[in-house]
Amino acid sequence: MSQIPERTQVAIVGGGPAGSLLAHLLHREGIESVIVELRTRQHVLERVRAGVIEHGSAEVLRSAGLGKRMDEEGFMHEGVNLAFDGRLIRIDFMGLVGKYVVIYGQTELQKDLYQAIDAGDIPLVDEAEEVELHELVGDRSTVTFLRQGRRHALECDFVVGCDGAHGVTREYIPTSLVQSFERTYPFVWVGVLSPTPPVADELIYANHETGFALCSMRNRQLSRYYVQGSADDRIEDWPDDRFWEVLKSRLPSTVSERLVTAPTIEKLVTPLRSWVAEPMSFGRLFLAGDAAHVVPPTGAKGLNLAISDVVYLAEALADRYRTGSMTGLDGYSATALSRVWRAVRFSWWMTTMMHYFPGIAHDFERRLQLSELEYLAASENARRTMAESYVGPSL
Ligand code: RFL
Ligand code: PHB
Repeated sequence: MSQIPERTQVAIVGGGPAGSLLAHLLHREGIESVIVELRTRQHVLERVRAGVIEHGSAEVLRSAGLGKRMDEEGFMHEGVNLAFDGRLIRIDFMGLVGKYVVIYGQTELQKDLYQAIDAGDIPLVDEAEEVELHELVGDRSTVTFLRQGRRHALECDFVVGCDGAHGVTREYIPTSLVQSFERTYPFVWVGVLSPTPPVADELIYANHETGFALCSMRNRQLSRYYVQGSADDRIEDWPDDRFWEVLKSRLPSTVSERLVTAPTIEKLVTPLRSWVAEPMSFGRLFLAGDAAHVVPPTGAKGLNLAISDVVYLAEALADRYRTGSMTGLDGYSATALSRVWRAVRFSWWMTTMMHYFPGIAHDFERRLQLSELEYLAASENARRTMAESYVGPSL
């Protein structure tokens, strides 16, 4: 970035999916913004994360002019499968609720977002360290940061914190005003990317007495698999041989016998937690995405919540600049949180139904899990309820 701006309308801290999409949506409304990001573009693109785009998120991306590659290269999935007890249940989204999800990697979406940012000449300041926020209550705010040894000040009307689960912006809401809600889960996910064809055409979420497993994909030659590991596991504890053996043991044999394995090309260990901070705003600061809430990946909701937050926020900011009214911005936190809690509940429910919980009255819990899965197998109403939450509410 040649010239770092000193003034903008909206300063966005963090250029992941939430920050980049917000900048693009604001640009389409004629609102200026500057993104201040800690990492390089390369680093952001190398983070392999989400893969499932909800029906409503896909429509938002299309209407924002970001759907072309997603529609060409992504996969429309009209259902997912739950495996338990050697059986498979299909949740037929299309038949039950007339909607689908799109399998399209977060890294691919991030590439599309960078392209849109560049096409719109939206300033993205990367490698910005020591971000600090000033004067959040008053007429104007300032974001300061250090880049290549020089301190910069960016004056703005509003600051949006899109700096993810380990960001700094949320710390600027006085602790006396914040309430946090948290549930940590006593296990991790070990995830790999494998340069092999996916084992099935649709995702398979597997409940097994030894733990959870998930078969997902990125494209016809690239699969994404996860297995549940112990809370203190590290990557070194999961050499490829162990990973494949555990994955196979947790899938129905009709599936595992089709599994093609190869040396993995990426491996990560990720803890699972549900966490929400309320409210999502203070003065001229608004939080969006993982900066304000984290859900376990079981429900595939994190990226979709980042998208819904910034859609609500872009509308509220557009209204403020168009009419001068603060009504939309004043209501942002409550509007976003209502959707966030629906996703928190669904992700908690799927996590609880599908994982092995070490230590706690497991025989009892296990019977409840099996009963819940039997109910889904037997009842179209139960499947419709799950389908409705998985594909997500309209935006
Ligand atoms: P991000 O993507 O973490 O981006 C935050 C950005 O802020 C930058 N940053 C800072 N910048 C300036 N100053 C600072 N002090 C900063 N601190 C941090 C960071 O470098 C980064 O670029 O948050 P955002 O934009 O809110 O997006 C959220 C999503 O990334 C996240 O919710 C999803 O990836 C969650 N997730 C999934 N979500 C889904 O909807 N569907 C899925 O299938 C799905 N699968 C997953 C997932 C997350 C996973 N992991 C690893 C946590 C699977 C996994 C394994
Ligand atoms: C993924 O493809 O990475 C993925 C899919 C579904 C999830 C979580 C992750 O629930």
